[in-house]
Amino acid sequence: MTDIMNAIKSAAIKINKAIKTEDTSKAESENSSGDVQVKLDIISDEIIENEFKKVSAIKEIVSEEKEDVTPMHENGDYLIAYDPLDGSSLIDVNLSVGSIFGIYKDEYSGPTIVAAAYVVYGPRVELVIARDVVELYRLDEEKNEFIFQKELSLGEKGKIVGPGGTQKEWYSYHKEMIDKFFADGYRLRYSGGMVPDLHQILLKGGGLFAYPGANDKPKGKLRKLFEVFPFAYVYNRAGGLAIDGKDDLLELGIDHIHDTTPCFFGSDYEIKRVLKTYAKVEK
Ligand code: P6P
Repeated sequence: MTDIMNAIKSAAIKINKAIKTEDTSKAESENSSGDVQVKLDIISDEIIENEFKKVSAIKEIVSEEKEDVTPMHENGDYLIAYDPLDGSSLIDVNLSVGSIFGIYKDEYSGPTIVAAAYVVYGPRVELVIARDVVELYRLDEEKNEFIFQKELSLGEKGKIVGPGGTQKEWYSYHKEMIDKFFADGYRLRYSGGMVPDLHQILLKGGGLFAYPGANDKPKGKLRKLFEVFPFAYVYNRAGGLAIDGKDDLLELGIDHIHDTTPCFFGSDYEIKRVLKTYAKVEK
């Protein structure tokens, strides 16, 4: 596992440089989820794959930017699903973006994720690694190495909400729930980048991030393997909760590699309010 995390660190240093120097225009292609790719998506994917190729512990990888899995080392123990540059369309407006990694054993599913990591490419480049505990590292760009800062954990309750999706497409009960949080004094914190938005709630010690099912996207938008399960693992290990409205996200399986799911991540108090609202709703 240490070799995997070192490969992620090496890739993050290279991707950080690419973000600052490479062409941020759109590629001619779409990924498997139909998202228009930017050239940096493809460059970041190649950087990560080249780093993972060197790690014998990795049996197979699958990228959000590719349709199928890529075999690595026959005797490897781990399967890795990753989103090489989540929110890449935000680079053009100079907002933070990130890379997300789920490390799985035997199969790709919620119950078989055994570690997670993500990188935030922002004013400072930060890496979060979740195994038994959740650790925060920061890139020292002079030394070109990640320095451990502290362990991260979520408190009982927060003060911020990140309400994803298109509001006019929300189901009425979801809109009422979100409006009630704001009526209770919660502050809106949403950039459209899953990685910085969830990183903020984690660093602030609590709150709620919601990307629900809605009229336009009944199964939500965020991908189980590459985005949702890794952050669910991080939030659970940090003492928070992560659900699809009713069930623990890490209990879910997949029918297809690029499956999506409604998802809610946060501290105990806020997730319990989501459960109360969604308890009345047919799944
Ligand atoms: P919306 C970025 O495209 C992304 O996949 C996530 O990083 C982010 O949380 C979500 O989509 C934003 O989607 O529909 O709110 O713009």
